[in-house]
Amino acid sequence: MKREDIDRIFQQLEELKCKTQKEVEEARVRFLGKKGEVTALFEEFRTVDREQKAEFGRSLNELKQKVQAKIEELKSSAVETGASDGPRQDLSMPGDSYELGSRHPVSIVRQEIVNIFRKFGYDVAEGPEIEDDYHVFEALNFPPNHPARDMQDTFFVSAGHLNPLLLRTHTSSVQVRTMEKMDVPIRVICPGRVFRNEAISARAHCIFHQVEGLYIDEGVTFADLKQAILLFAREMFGSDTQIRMRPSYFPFTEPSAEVDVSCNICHGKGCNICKGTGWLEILGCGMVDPNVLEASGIDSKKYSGFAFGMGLERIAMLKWRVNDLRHYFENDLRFLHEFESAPEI
Ligand code: 2U9
Repeated sequence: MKREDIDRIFQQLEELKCKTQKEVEEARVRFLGKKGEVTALFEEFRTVDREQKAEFGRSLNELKQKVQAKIEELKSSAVETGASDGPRQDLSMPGDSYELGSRHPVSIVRQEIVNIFRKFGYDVAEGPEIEDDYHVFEALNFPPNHPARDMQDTFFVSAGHLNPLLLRTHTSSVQVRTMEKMDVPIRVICPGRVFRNEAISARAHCIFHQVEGLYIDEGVTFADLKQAILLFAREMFGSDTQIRMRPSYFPFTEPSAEVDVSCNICHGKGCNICKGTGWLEILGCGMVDPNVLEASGIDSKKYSGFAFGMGLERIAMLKWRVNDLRHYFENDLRFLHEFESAPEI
């Protein structure tokens, strides 16, 4: 190694000029790249005599620092010209305009339902989407071997212990938490997102939205439930709406029913929306099972209550004749804008 080799690079650095970022990069490679001149000197340094090592070592380190500093300095002053040094950007061009979104049909329906129940004196409660087995299943009287507790039907976040974490399959867990915290009488509705392990299709999705309601007091009867649902249906679907109840089964209510409203498209005559029946299924409901009251510390001898639940995507589908659930999740502004001034059916 010769002193002149180091000095020559010091000299070249003094004279180095770069106009573009491309030239700066070329200079960096020339000095510091794998086959660069400074890199080569470091290679050569290995063969330097022991007596000279300290002196050459100091000079080489000083040289490397100087090259790095010079490259940084050139980088900040050189212009960016793009890979091909092609035409410059025209900064006077107008910017891209972003189309505004609008309220989602599911949000519109949720707000309408919440407003109606607020008017009836219900409070609104929300709760966690990641829940535990106890609040989603155990406290709601689901037997240990119920299919909903299976991996096939529910998304588990953690498994393998007594109270695993999971994505809630209904918002009923929020009502359980309300019962644990609040004193009777309880009048609450719980809107929220729920998750079920379903294949996605026009009629099913693994994420959807519900509003569920719960009313607990002394002497609440099935007649109160029927009247509450009738008043809700008339507020939501029009004052001439009729309801009918069909017996059903849920682990958390007894007796349970499914509720249909008269089809407000054909007014009961039968059309393709109601599949010729004159009725549209909109919700499920029932009297809260005494086991559910007791699990949350409510005396089932003294108190009774009713509960109901509905899927918002389904209600919005019926209201606006949306024919495919997947539209709700695609963020297509053309779909969203249909609801800005859509006449309600
Ligand atoms: C507590 C006790 C009882 C909530 C209820 C339904 C009936 C029901 C479905 C409608 C369509 C779910 O979105 S859907 O798939 N829900 O039919 N839900 S009664 O019952 C409760 C809730 C909480 C403590």
